[in-house]
Amino acid sequence: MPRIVVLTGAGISAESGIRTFRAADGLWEDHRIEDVATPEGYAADPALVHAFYDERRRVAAAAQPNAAHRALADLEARHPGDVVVVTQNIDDLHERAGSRRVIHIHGELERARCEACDERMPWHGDLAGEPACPRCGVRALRPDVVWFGEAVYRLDDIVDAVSLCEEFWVIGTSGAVTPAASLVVIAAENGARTALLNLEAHEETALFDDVVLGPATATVPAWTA
Ligand code: BV8
Repeated sequence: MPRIVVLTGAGISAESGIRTFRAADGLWEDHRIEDVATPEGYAADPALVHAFYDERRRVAAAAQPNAAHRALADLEARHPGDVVVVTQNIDDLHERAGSRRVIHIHGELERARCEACDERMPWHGDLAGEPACPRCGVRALRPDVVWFGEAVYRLDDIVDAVSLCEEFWVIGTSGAVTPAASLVVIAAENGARTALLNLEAHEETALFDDVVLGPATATVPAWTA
């Protein structure tokens, strides 16, 4: 089991030009969560949801990993087998920075899921044209992301790792979404040292042993050195 578990959120990708969700210019400012990140919203207006995720896929593909992503990849390279990144982000900047053990608790933009045959697959283009599923041929492909009210991915694996780690670091998240936001409680209950590295304090701050405020591209390289 990895000694260090790192949970990341939208804040680690902010300096790569990918908008966060709940800041003043956040993604949710343009769209109500209920309209674009729920199964009900998708059923009501699939074209709107495809446009929302197709645009985010294009933005993420054009973005580059930043010094915070690279610092985590370097940490893993120095401690093989000792580090796992659990990310709430659906971009692939951790992987493109060189991280090898990454778990996407909320899914991935570069994957699609077929609602007819439940196949999950890599997907690098738009879904708005309702392409046919390569496996079953039905035009029922959706982004392979976890919407509100849907079960998150690999929660058992994540809870196992968090329960056994010595260090649990949380980077660039508002702690607004469960179950990801609850992981720090599990880590602390099992004796891990916990740290929050975030641009600003928030209501979860008091749960952490250490709190380092500032932009991730400054705080993460220093913290992992
Ligand atoms: C589940 C989809 C059960 C992909 C996302 C009441 C009614 C209904 C449901 C609930 C409810 N109360 C609680 C719930 C559960 C719900 C939930 O938590 N709702 C919230 C809104 C209250 N959770 C769920 O529904 C989850 N599923 O519980 O299922 C179940 C179990 C079994 C079987 C069936 C069902 C599913 C949660 C996943 C939802 N999908 N996204 C996508 O579009 O991306 S969540 C969405 O928020 C994103 O994925 C994002 O990752 C996530 C968290 O946001 P953050 O990453 O934290 O981003 P945010 O903008 O909020 O914060 C950024 C932070 O970075 C800030 O603090 C900022 O200061 C900081 N920052 C900014 N710049 C920098 C920086 N830090 C450092 N450096 C910088 N430069």
